Amino acid sequence: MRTEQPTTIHLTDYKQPDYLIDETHLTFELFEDHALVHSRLAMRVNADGEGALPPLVLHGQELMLQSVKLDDQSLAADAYQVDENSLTLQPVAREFELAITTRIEPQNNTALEGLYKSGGMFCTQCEAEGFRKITYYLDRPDVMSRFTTTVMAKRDAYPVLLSNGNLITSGEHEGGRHWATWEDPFPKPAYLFALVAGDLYRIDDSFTTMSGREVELRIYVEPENREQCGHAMDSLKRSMRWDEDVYGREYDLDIFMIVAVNDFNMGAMENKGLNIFNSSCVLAHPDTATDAAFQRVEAVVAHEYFHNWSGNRVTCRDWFQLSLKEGFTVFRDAEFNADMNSRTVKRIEDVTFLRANQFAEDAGPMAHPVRPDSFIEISNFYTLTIYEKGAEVVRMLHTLLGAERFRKGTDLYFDRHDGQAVTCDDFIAALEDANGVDFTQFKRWYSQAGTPVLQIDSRYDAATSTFQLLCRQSCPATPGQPEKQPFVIPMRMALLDGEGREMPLQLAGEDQGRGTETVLAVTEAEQLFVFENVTEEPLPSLLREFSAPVKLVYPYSRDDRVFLAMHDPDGFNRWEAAQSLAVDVLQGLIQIHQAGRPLLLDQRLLEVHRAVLEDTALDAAMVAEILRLPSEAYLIELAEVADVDAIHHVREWVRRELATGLTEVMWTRFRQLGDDGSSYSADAESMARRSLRNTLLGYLMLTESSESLSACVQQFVEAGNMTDRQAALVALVNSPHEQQKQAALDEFAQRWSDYPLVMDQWFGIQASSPLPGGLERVQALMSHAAFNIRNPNKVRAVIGAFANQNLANFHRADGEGYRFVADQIIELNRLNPQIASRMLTPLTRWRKFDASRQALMKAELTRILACEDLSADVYEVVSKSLA
Ligand code: 0A1
Ligand code: ZN
Repeated sequence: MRTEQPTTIHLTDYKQPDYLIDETHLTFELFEDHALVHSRLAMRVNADGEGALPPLVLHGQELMLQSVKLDDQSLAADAYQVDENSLTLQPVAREFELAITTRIEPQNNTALEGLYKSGGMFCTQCEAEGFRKITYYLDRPDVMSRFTTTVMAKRDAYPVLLSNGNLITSGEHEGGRHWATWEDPFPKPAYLFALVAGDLYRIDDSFTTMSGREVELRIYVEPENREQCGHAMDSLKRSMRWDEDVYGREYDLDIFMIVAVNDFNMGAMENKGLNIFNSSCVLAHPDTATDAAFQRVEAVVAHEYFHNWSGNRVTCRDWFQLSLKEGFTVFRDAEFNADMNSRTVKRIEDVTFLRANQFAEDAGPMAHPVRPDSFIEISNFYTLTIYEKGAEVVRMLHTLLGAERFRKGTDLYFDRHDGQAVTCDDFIAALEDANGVDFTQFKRWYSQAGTPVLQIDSRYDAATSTFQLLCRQSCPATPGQPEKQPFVIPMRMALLDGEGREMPLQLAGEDQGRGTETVLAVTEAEQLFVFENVTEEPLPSLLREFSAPVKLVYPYSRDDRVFLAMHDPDGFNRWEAAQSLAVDVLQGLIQIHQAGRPLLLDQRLLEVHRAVLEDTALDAAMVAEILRLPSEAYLIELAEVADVDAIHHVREWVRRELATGLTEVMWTRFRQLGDDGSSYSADAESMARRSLRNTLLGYLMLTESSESLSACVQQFVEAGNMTDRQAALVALVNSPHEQQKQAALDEFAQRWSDYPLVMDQWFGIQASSPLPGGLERVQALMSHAAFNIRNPNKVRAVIGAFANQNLANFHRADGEGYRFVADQIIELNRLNPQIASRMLTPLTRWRKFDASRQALMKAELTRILACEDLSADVYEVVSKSLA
């Protein structure tokens, strides 16, 4: 148990910094068993006039202070105070230079925050509050400073020495050491600082910006990965062009660098001019990476690049504003992806993810607004709400304004706030001022947590040819927020006639018609929209493109859903109709199963799938999305009390029924799609084809025919790319064919043992296999030579996959799955608190399950809470989830 309670930080306590740092000069002396960090800070008080000077309180953690000098005078030990989190001293002049030397031990830094070693290289991760583990500093985003950084190390082990900005000078020291000095002309907060020292291979390219400037592009990787950088480089160049075309944003330094590291807590980090990436988000080669990995690389490269403007040039005033940069940047990378690939498919993927995961967060004990009011540990707030819901909020602004006016708003935002640290209110104010609109009510999306429910009912009156939509909105209570005010909900919609054609929209009280598709702004708790001149009873197509992150409730019959799935001219809503039909069918069957009655499949679901499969004009990726049934996680989220066993059983049963009922058409389509042979392309169309073909392979394997087994084995053996090979391995691992399964797993492990990212896939596939005995399999994986609990990618591939994707095994009735995960969290709490805290999420969802599972999950949380030396990260999540 922690002896002292960690402090809660509140947005309402925000105060401007007492001091500012105009210049930051850093010198790093890197050695094998320690590093010395010398800082020289040009500082001044942040107030006019002659008043008494406040004490200077610098942040610092886990530092060994070696010396402090104020204006070149060494301070005696009684001239300053040091505690666990700070260094305090009393300046005597309004402007002064502070020089500090600290000693740190990067080689023992397992939390991967601050300066640490990953394999043979030194690297940093400073967001959000890692810089204070490097030196004493004003480690807050509203203190922006110009950095000059010198890195010194042994030349043979660390030939490459990097930091932010431009290389100014470099040279040799005696004894085989060398140094390099980098200067970043743009003032930045400490969280954007970066340093790398290692033996790295460099891939070079260049980009000519819209104004004709030449920018050097470099990707640094370990030499054995040199062949795997082409996709990241192409993605970078596409991102740079897109940001110029769509937002008018040009890159601002002469050089842009990406470094890949194997040990990284998150996906990547947007440090100014020197992005540091988890190698899983840079490396991609058809032999070793799946299409999903290719997509991820493109998305993360774009995301980090876009931060150069939405995050770096304009940054956050304080960490409560995190979504200012993250929500906006996720929206930007999603739009980039939509422009590069299929817009509809991208939207389907994002909505699927949001509903299964962010909705669960919004309904759980850690629910918080897009702009939180308080936190204990900011690392816990890099959440789906800040990122994904934050992006939905920006998307709604884009929808309400339209593309052109949104761009006017962002131009004003970047122009007005360039070089500043600002708030979500400043972002909204720029959109308002550029367009003369008032978003006061809209801003509730930033302050109110929870997923709103939008309940819509309709009435058609043939006598007056009117169609009424009655919209009611509500939002469930969330921690600290019992009551909610109505949101502004943009609801994109159309009315369809009996042939599925869009009908003209004329709202009562308006002179102008609204074409055949419109966005209604639902702003009241209850609001009526009346359409006139509606010549026949329409079927509404509602919330198109998922125009707001809400739960839509409309009394569609199954026949309505079938009709929409076949005829809605809007691709997204076709998928949505098929998906909601599947949800309805599954939920019905779950009840029947719970009542102990025999299951019978509603043939309408099968017929929709058949029709979609036979429609060769439909984008193959769309077909794959429709065939993929709603996930177990989503069905759990939708349930009042989730019966995991029933959900798993029924979903698998429906998959089998579909496979049996559609075997022939599935084979036909499977064969038509053909394989890639030895040619591979990462374009959208080829990916779509592989996606559908592999989805079909998964279904066909459920028929347990010798034909499907041999097709699967053949694909595993002959595949010319990792996407197809991995899909075959997944199907084998989840099949009852023990011999083929084991042979494939062994062969795969042997062949790829030198490729950590491929081994992550191997771990992940097994850890998420729902077949009985999952816990024992996962325990065995933990003792495999390639597993390492200090590597976050391995933890995610084994423990994360088990707890998040293997619901049947994680939730086994005796609670052993919970106990296993809790044991790992206790171990990780010592090593890497951020990762420990992430692994907690599935246990915090205990309220969703039956009484017996609730008790078992709570017992594990209580056991964790009782541990000594609990990190603030784990303490916050455990204590809030038990409250
Ligand atoms: N800003 C990065 C995410 C990031 C956040 C925290 C980190 O360490 C605790 C690392 C990266 C992004 O949005 O990509
Ligand atoms: Zn980001």
